Amino acid sequence: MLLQRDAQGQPIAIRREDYSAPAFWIDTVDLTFDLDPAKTRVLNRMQLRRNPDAPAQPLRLDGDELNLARVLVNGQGASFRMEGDQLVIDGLPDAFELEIFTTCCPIKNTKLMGLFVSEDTFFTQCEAEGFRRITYFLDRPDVMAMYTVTLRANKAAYPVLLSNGNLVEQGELPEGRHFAKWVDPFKKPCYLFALVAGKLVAREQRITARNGKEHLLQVYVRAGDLDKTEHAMNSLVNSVLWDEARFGLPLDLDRFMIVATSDFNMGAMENKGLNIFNTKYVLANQATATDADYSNIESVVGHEYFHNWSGDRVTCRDWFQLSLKEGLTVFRDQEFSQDLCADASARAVKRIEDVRVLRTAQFPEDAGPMAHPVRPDSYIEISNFYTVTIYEKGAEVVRMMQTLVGRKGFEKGITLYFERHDGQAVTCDDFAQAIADANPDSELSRLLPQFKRWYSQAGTPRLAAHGVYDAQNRSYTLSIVQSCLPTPGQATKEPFVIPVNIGLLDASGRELPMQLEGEEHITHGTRTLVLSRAGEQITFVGLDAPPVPSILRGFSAPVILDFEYTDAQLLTLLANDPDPFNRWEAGQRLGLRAALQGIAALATDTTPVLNDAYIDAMRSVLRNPKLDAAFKELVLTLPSETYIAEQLDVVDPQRVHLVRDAMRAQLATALFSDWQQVYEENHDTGAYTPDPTSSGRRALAGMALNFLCLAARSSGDTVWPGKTLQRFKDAGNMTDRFNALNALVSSGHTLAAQALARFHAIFKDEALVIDKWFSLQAGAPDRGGDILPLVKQLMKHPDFSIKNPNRARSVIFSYCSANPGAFHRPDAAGYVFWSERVIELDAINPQVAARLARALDRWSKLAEPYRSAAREAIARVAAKPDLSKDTHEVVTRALAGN
Ligand code: B3K
Ligand code: ZN
Repeated sequence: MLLQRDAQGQPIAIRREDYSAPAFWIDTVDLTFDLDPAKTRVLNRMQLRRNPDAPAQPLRLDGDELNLARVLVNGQGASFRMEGDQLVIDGLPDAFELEIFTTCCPIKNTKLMGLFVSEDTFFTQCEAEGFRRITYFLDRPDVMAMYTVTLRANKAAYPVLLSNGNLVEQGELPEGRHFAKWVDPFKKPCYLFALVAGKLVAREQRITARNGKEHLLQVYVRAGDLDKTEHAMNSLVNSVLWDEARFGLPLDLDRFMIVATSDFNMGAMENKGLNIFNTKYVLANQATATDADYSNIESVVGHEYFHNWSGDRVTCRDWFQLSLKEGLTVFRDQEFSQDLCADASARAVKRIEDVRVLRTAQFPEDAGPMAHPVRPDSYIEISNFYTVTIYEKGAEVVRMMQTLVGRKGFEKGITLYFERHDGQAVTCDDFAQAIADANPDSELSRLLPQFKRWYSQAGTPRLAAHGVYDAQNRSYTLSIVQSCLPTPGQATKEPFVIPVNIGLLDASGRELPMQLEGEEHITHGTRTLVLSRAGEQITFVGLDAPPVPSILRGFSAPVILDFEYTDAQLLTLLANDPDPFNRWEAGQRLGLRAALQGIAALATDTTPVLNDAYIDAMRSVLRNPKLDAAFKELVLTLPSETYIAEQLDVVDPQRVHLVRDAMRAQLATALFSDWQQVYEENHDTGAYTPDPTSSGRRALAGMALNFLCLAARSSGDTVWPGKTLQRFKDAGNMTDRFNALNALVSSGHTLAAQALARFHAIFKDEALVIDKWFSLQAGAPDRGGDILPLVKQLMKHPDFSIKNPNRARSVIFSYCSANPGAFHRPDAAGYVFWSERVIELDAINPQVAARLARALDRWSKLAEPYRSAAREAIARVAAKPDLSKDTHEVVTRALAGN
């Protein structure tokens, strides 16, 4: 695609402030496809009318890599011109029919945007700007039209022909061809258009909604995969029921389809009535998928289904508003997964997992060169803004609104939002306004303009909290100062509205009643303090002794909390906090503190990193019969290398890796007999079900095996590695089998080689399992620099293909983005490998390349020699001529970062 460039030859940034309504509206679109992998013909007949509210302008239609054959206006040949990739027509009447005939070449479409072929099946991906690769169009989300789609193709090769909405007609055509005609009853932006054509089979289920209406649900896959669709279907049924029960949002279509493809740039896509999914988020049976896969499938199926309202019925006015649908829909899928949990502990586990993602991926983004507000102000390539900030931080912003108006108030707000805006393309402001208007007496309503700084200001706010006990007045004053570092393009920040959930414990860990100075009433349990000034003081009265504050319970705001907890206070919270999130958080703080001390200590220091109090506390957690296995597994998981690195001003990745490894080795040996017992108690989870309780037990048993093999490494014990190999061979499900394999591989045991070979032999025909096989090896702990040569070897394996995004991710991303100890090599070979792969991928699939380019976002924090070497590698990529604008934007921002 031709880049739009400025006078200096740089790609032009699109700015939010430049938004203007389209000069024309498109009311109806009638598309006819003659599907052929080498040359697909697309006939596009549209009814357009001039937008009376916009200044008179020519019609400018977007296109990309299309062959244009014909343009007719009201049936007559029309004069048009090309300006870059745009087709421009002047002198049009106020209302007219436009017919455009183009061809494209799906088989050569390695970008996987627009119409492409995967395993002999046609698929489309149009969000954000892929529809212009199918036909000339006003490719922007605020142009919403009614679609009729006719698909024609060879019947033997493409027996199933699908598009959005309802199938209204189908039949035979000459020469072994057939057709299907689909009508979508809802108007939609073109990014929600989809078609699928190929040899597919479907699992079907009919469900009856609350209003008695029947719907057909279908999950389409390749013939051999039908036995892996039950969980996706169950997740879809649960999603339909949940959205109706929790938010009163019903399924609005007679038929709702999910189709899986193994070649996909992302997880899944919410096309109206025809969701297209990466196979990774559809296919599961107990032999091939882990508990984590099951849980991801539930979330992603839910997420795409929930878009049917939050995204499809009400969509974004422009792509700067992306979080309007993504933040809200992530929030909705998180709530869905929590609501499916049977108990409070499982809900807390889900919350902790979500926060872990936020803190290990979004916080670094918000502190790095790609930092952007939840509603960005500019972009070069919108694909680069499908980020953890838009998604996960966006979800936290929605969650804070719920915290400020309460659960019921939030449901009222959602109802008002859909009443007001059904069928419209709107903004983040419209959303926040609806939630506030439905709750006029709330803190959100009172503080709305300030609250909306969460949309406009990038960066993670920091809360510096400090507590002082006044024995004479029996009071405790908490001073909290908020701050936020500058981010690219935003030198100063105004104070945020921050809901802080808080509780107080006494020294023995009992929850204390709470009374704020000036208040008459005493409250029990958690309460929400709403901070809105740069500095605030909150005084609690009626306290006989200094309390232990439990601040930011449930992670009530996406902020960094600094509080000078003593070890003793953290141990109290870890042992007693009734808020499970903060209980876990106390353990993380202790672990982090130990890691930072270990990193700061001299290299020659042989003092163990973890002290006895920490080990004893972990032992108590493991032995505590009242805690669930899933929760124990989270507490015993040390903060990740990425998270530890974020706390440092200058990062020596090898040192971080070494210290964390030492901590793990210490946990392995010091708790050896406990790990044995934990394994014995948890390894048998009976007949496989992916529910939170049994998956938690499998996770804890897997962790125990890991530590037991690690301990064996230093002691020379052969019993546990032997048992682990046996477990690997006998396992009745993929979770247990993979955990055993992982224990052997990550402890570097000699038995790992035979287990890996056996694993490959068993699963050679299961692409998603082979992805795991690749990923495990590329992500394994480095021993003397052995992982990079292995990664290069893996890329020569006959099963490797860089063109398949899942496979590329399983090898290249697992190494560059998820294996810091192996990637950050003092000889810079990891960075050289990275730059070569970014360049190689960029020519095939810019979206995947630009994602990989993000692996060095935090280069400027690195210690030497890593820092200079990383910068050089980024500069090498940036200097490459003809870079896609996706990769160009990422690397130029990275270089500008310092
Ligand atoms: N909306 C899609 C993401 C599209 C990504 C385009 N580069 C999936 C989702 O968030 O549900
Ligand atoms: Zn989404």
